[in-house]
Amino acid sequence: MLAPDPDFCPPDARCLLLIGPQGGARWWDKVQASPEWLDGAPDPIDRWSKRALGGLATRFGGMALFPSEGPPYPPFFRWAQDSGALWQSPVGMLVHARQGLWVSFRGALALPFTLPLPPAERPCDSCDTRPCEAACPVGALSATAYDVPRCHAYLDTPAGTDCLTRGCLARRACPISVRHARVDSQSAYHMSRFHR
Ligand code: B12
Ligand code: SF4
Ligand code: SF4
Repeated sequence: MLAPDPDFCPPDARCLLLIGPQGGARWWDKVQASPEWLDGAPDPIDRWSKRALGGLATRFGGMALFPSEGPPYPPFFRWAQDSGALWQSPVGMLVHARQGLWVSFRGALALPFTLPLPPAERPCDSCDTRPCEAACPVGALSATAYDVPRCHAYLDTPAGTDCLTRGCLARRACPISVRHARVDSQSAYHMSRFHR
């Protein structure tokens, strides 16, 4: 949760709540049983998100915002860092205090009230071995840049099947991520959208 961004939120907004899936199979099973998944039309997860978060926004008198609506994209990366519960990791991606590098967002709710949320601690500060840094086999990730062509080139090789079917090795290597692991089929679906 963070202060509302006046460039994106209505004037009566009091907070911006970032919303993403939990680890485990529960959310993924729910999405796969949804009408958006079963109708076979494109972008089922974005359409599910719009229905689910749009419904919550209406119920609580707020407004829903979505990460894939762009370009220009709403600055979820900056919002995440401003929330105090996420930070940029040594491999560039966002790391969440409890979800690790698996964290991602289905959307955000601009709400006309605030919510009490506990403070979070940056997990990297107490992570002595930093396994995320050595996990990518081709060194595509760093704190300053993501070498997307290098990542795609590796995914085109037979060795890349592991990332394609189970998700990015760096995201999996984080000990916080491990506690919040996703089912492989969820990671495989997202990787298939990224690496078509
Ligand atoms: C464009 C985009 C990408 C692009 C460009 C990334 C780049 N560095 O060039 C591509 C398509 C490559 C990409 C890939 C992925 N992305 Co992306 N991406 C976005 C998006 C839609 C917009 C970012 C943007 O351009 N903002 C505008 C610029 C000006 O702001 P910025 O803060 O400087 O943006 C930078 C960061 O967002 C960063 N970034 C974006 N994605 C990623 C992924 C990685 C691995 C890294 C290191 C950095 C990075 O690159 C941007 C440009 O420098 C955001 C959603 C959003 N609305 O913010 C998601 C987002 C940042 N991505 C996300 C995710 C989950 C991914 C994937 C893991 C998805 C997947 N397939 O599973 C992959 C990475 C593949 C892997 N190794 O596993 C998550 C964040 C996850 C995290 N823990 O950090 C976001 C927030 C989307 C979401 N719905 O949650 N992404
Ligand atoms: S492996 Fe350690 S340093 Fe890397 S993101 Fe996870 S907690 Fe942070
Ligand atoms: S998906 Fe695989 S190749 Fe791409 S950045 Fe992650 S570990 Fe590296």
